Amino acid sequence: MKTLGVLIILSLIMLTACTNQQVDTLTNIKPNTIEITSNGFTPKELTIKIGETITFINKDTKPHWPASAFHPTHTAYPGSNIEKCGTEEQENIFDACKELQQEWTYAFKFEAHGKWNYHDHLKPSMYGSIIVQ
Ligand SMILES: [Cu+2]
Repeated sequence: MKTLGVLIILSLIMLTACTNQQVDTLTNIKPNTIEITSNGFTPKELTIKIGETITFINKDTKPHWPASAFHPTHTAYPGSNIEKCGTEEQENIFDACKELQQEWTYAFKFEAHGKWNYHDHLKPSMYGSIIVQ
């Protein structure tokens, strides 16, 4: 009887796991991913914990260039500056430093607390923010 109970619980756990996986597939939830389309950034505002990485993916046919506020210098995020693009420091700044073509990604690890606004350097009217807790 005890074995049967354990089996039922195990089955329920497995069923729940399968269902969750299916939901993830259906809604296409990718944690810490920001999609770029012609309509802008989705989600526009995202909250993460310090040390987490955010990945931007261009889902538009046109190129986009995510970068720290403020246009055109990109110096809002600590240490960032568009002038560092193309240098050794490029890896450490919140700036894609290039046009992302369709399906290209740009990932950045946030090591500073705060609310960090960003924009599309190719279309500065498109913007969003990342809150690092
Ligand atoms: Cu810019």
